[in-house]
Amino acid sequence: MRVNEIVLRELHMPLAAPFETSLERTERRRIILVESLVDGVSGWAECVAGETPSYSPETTDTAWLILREFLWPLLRDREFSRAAEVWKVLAWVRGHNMAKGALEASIWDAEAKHKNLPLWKLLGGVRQEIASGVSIGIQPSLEELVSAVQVELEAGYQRIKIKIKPGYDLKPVRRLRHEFPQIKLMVDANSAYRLEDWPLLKQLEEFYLMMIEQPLGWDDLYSHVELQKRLETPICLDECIHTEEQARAAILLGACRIINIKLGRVGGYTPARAIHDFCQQNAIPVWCGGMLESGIGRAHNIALSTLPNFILPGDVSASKRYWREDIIEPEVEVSSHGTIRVPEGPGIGYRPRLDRIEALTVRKERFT
Ligand code: OSB
Ligand code: MG
Repeated sequence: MRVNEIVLRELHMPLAAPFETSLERTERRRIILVESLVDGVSGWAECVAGETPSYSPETTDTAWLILREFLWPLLRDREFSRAAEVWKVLAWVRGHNMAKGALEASIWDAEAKHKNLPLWKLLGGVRQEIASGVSIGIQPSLEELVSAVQVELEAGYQRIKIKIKPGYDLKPVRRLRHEFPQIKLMVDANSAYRLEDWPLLKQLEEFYLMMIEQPLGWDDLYSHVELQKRLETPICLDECIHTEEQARAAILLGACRIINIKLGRVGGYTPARAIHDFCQQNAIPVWCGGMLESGIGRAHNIALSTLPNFILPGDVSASKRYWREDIIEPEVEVSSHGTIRVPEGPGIGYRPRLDRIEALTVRKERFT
């Protein structure tokens, strides 16, 4: 197979509701879609880089630049037999995983479409329904937090994750545990704490959380090792795990007991599957994170979540939680028992709505 052409589009998509973390508040996404023409078949993927470099060093603008100047030239005129061979060519570029991951994933979609197979089957997925949880941003008041959780539980979601930050941690967790003593509850700090804050994090243990996601520095394995020694609650790493090597170090050093895998953060399906396999061999459960994706990125998250060791509910939820109208057909829907049915069609299994994509596009470049 050969990549004949790629088309980059930047879409501006206002979120249905603002999303606030310890890092920032997001009201509108600047999303890059990558469309790769592989032997005449279009494969689609989404670059999950943010508008700012607060979560990871990449942004929408750096990803566009790296795709245009370095990644596309590495693929042009090259022959591949499988999408699984693409990542090692792109690995010449250091870092820039979100840019790489989008390009790689688009070629996987194209390969699956060529073979007339659902992408999840090509990847080695094993389930036709995935378990869905939600990530709830920081709320203006505890009342609003409780009612946001209530809405999601009524919709059927299987676990609730709330964002925390210093000054907004014990109180919201205590309140939610009081209101909902039985639910699967977890928190995500997006690196807002320091190791010295461990006594405060220790106080969260009273509320039997499923896990605490990325409490400390975005690239600081050592401090997570020290924190995990002091906590019974499992630490789940997100930001720290951007390569297979970091996953290995984190697990063997004892920095975490659970890993959140994101396709963009690790640079595509090849490293995502390697991390998945290593975790499975070491009895570390994984789940699929989210990055406020449009339907295209969401469809890839669904395919990834079918791999055998994705045994915890992920942050992959319904299109309507993010967008008044998504850019795929059908939209992603969640059942009343908190699951997403995995599509049977070829590739990602959801059709990109070209009319809507074009209407939201603010920048477009074609490379041949
Ligand atoms: O830390 O998991 C995170 C969104 C943007 C950046 C980082 C994170 C998140 C989320 C939202 O938690 C997950 C989602 O609903 O897509
Ligand atoms: Mg996270």
